[in-house]
Amino acid sequence: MDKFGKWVRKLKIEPRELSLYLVTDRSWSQDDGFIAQIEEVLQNGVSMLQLREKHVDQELFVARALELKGLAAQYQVPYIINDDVEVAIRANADGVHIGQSDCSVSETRRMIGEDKILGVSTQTVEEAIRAEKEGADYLGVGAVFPTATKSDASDVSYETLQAICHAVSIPVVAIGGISKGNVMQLKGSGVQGIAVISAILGQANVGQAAKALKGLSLRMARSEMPRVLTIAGSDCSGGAGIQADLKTMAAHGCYGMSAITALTAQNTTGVYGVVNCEPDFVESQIDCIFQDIRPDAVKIGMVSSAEIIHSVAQKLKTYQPAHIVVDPVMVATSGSKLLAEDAMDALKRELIPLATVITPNLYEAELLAGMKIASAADMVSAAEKIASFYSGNILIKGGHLEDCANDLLVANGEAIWFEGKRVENPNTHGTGCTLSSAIASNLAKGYTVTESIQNSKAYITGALEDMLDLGQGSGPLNHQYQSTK
Ligand code: TZP
Ligand code: MG
Repeated sequence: MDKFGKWVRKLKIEPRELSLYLVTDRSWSQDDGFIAQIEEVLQNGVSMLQLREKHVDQELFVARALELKGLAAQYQVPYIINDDVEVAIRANADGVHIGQSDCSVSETRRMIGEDKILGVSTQTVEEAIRAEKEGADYLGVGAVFPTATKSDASDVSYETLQAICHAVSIPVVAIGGISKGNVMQLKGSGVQGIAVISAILGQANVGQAAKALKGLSLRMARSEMPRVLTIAGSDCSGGAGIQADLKTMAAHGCYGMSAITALTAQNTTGVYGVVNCEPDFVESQIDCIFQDIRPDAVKIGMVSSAEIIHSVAQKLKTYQPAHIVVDPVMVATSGSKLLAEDAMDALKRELIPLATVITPNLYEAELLAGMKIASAADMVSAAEKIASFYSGNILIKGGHLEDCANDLLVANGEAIWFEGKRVENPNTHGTGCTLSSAIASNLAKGYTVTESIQNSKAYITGALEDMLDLGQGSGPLNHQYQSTK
């Protein structure tokens, strides 16, 4: 757990753990060679292990599950039992993998509890969406190539694999007939990794086979780096706007892209000039991005005119990204107005309804709700007012109220307070931009909205606590605090 462990939950499975997922099959091994082979492949990059035992009774399955468990723990790889929930529970494995014909996903989740890993085999977008809804942590999709290992496996096309990866936010691993020769054909599908049997266990040198596949799988999946787009204004001084957004995305291991809505001449002491981009040109930038490197999440910051808001909204309706974070930027921390009068209405009517999350500060929440906010209770009332025209997640950033420094999330009529840790640092230029980009980055990585907010607050706290002190006014945060320690 890191120093902000209270807030940060790691994904139940890290993407790299799915890079090389070995499913076992004893039929390839000599009687006494199986365990030694598993150890050898674990030494050579197998990152997740599933025990698959066909035609054995439950007692023997449990005994065999216990036999491998220590080895998986020693190499710190998630240890999953195939098909049999009871065996997984009795052996206290890390999780279970079920198919469509096994016990239902929700029932399995109920049986194993929230902490265990649940994998589900799916072959269609409908099955995948249902499995995610019912509590799956990852999906196995295949057979992506013809295979002799599973006689009843039917093929899943590249297009279906890709559609499944786009439709769900849990990680997907491809399975079936994968070999050194065809791994790279999975590039661009969205899978996090590969699951294999014969490409490792059917080879004369299992260690060498694992090592080669691991390298290829990592190369294949590198193209799956989470991608995040910011649509916002440039801050030439680098602390806020596009520049803060891209730094934040990089710090989160995401590939950042930008569509610039306006150029600002500003620094830590104020905003000295704004030149808006032509709406047509904002549209062209968004087209270029979506038609080539499709983002997994979009963050919207300064969109200063009604025309630009209209252009952005139209494009987002066309491309329908999975997650949209709208930071309804209206004034800079320094007090400069960044939104034209007639743009407020367009923001409310056209852009906010498309958002997964909106992140107004107190002042912006006052304008959106049309009321003064002087207390925690007022924050709740303002969120309720905003909820009358917006049905997504409303995050009102607390800050400097007398009775409350916490942030409030209201979604589906439910309120969650996020405890604020006040960092005594006068340098807060760009905190709003940074928070919304961090939320978008976390959503792109597969975290839920609540987890994304928790993680992002921890990131902001770390970036503030680093006490970078640049410029003569309210300076920027250290976006790279984790790598400059
Ligand atoms: N599920 C779909 S295909 C398959 C399973 C278990 C078999 C994968 O084995 P191989 O040898 O990697 O094709
Ligand atoms: Mg702000």
